[in-house]
Amino acid sequence: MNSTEVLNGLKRRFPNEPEYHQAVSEVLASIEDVYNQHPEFEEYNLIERLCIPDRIVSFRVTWVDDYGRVQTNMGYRIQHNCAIGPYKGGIRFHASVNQSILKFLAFEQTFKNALTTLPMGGAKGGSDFNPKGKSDDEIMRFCQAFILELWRHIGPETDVPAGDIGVGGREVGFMFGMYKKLAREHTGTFTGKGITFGGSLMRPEATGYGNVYFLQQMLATRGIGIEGKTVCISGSGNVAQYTAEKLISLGAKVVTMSDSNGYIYDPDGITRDKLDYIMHLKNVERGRIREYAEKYGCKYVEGARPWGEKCDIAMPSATQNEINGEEARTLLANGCFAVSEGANMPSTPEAIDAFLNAKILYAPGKAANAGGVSVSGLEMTQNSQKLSWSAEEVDSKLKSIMENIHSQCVKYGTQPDGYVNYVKGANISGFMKVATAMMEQGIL
Ligand code: NDP
Ligand code: 2IT
Repeated sequence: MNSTEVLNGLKRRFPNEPEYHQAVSEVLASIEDVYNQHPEFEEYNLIERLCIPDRIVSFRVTWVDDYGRVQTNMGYRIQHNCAIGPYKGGIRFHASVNQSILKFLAFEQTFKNALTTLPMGGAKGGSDFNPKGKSDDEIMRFCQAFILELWRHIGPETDVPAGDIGVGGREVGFMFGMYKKLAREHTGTFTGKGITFGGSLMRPEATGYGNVYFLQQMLATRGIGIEGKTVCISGSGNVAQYTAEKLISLGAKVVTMSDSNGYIYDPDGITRDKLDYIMHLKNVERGRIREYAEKYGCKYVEGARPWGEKCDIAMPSATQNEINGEEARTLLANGCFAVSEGANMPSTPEAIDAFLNAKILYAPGKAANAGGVSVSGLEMTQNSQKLSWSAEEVDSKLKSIMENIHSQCVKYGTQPDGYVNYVKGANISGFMKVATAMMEQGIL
């Protein structure tokens, strides 16, 4: 396999999908050597079968807004790969959603899920519906209309959706309710459900906490602790909030958070009380991060990302391609020595090269943010058993899964000079598991 040729072939067949090409390109470059040590992979054309999704479902979603106007959006589900378990991955509601973005997310999810050690295949779905400014009733009607189409393609042993950008507990509740009505069964077809109807304790916290556990593992390889470290976080949604919560409890100083309008810089650090304010602002009032700066009298920068502020550690937790090459170089010049990705593909290829060339601790999202889907996997287990575990039990399982993912990255990513390339480690480890499962199940 020649990774450039494979990529060029995919670009010809699937033009105008830059995010998908970007995600595939990174994985192909990482696994090329390992792949070529297995002639049987090439004989079975494993690479194309792994890069091209099993299927894509796309549909129109029609709903009525509060003013009685009939609205349409596009809905999608990319079922990428089910070699190691039922399709599994989040649903994203954001105006930017298109097939390319969901294909990149479903592709990455496949490797991420393989890393978790749990039996889950990879998928992603979503809509270009923009939840900003919508009433609860509009959100409910949209979720119901979305599921009216999607329900026939999902199920507890087929495909299990969850949240992502723009989809949290409220939306999962509405979608699950509609699914249950149509399917006439109360099963674990969604994860991230409310605690009263089958949700798992710790699922809201899992991605952020998991990322911090992964960061702790990386820091430990250099004998560094988290206490007293200055951290820049982007985003102020689910992942950012619980990343901040865990960091604060461990004595780190979180100085930035952001949303799509701008970022706040609080040199004194966001305390527990201030974080409570952010959680209420974002989760209940659905306000803007700017209001934090107004309340606490700190700096707010409109239309910018936080990477120009000095920090030891950066934890991008908003969206894809939110750190470019120039921003990566600024972070490095300001002394940043660790980047652990809560978001999916937040660093551009140029930014990743800068981090790897500087040999800092750099964890790609598919390893560092795998805690979310891991606890989703644990939610599926609890649902199958018709049991629910304590928060302590789920948290301790999450911790050991993150440690295991870290060990896999070290095993497959340690370079001759001892530097751990976590990108390579995560990609090779995830790939080998999925590839082996595919080989053993025949040509499908
Ligand atoms: P939320 O919707 O809860 O929060 C997203 C945050 O990112 C908001 O602050 C939002 O700002 C900001 N944001 C979204 N899009 C953009 C954009 N285009 N430019 C700038 N800021 C943006 O989502 P999550 O916290 O769940 O997801 C954040 C990231 O983490 C995503 O990359 C997601 O794929 C990834 N992830 C999520 C997991 C989960 O369990 N939820 C698991 C693993 C990864 P605003 O409020 O203005 O929209
Ligand atoms: O990107 C992700 O891993 C998620 N949005 C969570 C997926 C899940 O099924 O919990």
